Amino acid sequence: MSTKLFSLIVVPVVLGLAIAGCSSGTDTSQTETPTPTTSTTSDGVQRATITIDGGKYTPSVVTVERGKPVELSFVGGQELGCGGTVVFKSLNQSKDVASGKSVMFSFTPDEAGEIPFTCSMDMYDGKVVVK
Ligand SMILES: [Cu+2]
Repeated sequence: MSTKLFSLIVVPVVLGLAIAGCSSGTDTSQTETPTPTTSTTSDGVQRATITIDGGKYTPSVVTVERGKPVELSFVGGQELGCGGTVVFKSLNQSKDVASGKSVMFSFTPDEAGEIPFTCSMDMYDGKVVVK
């Protein structure tokens, strides 16, 4: 009688803990490893297109290799807001884009690191990861 009661209570609790532990582990690994979108390399130029819409950049992370020219196109979405101005502070470049239009930033990163880009008010952010 008491054994039966014991297993009725303990087994569900242990199972519940195991499932909770497992799923939280998965969540952690997902946040620690973001999936950056690698730009496609054709004729030596690394190109990527980033859409600005609804207050964010898609993709917000682009991975490139250093020493090779990069061409980043920003496409203005429907809900541009203040994202209509793209600022690369560290490159001293800033450009305006309208809905349905695109602008291009060209540069050649010569060292590994991160090149952030933001809207004119520093609210939306994304980055180019240089490897
Ligand atoms: Cu802003």
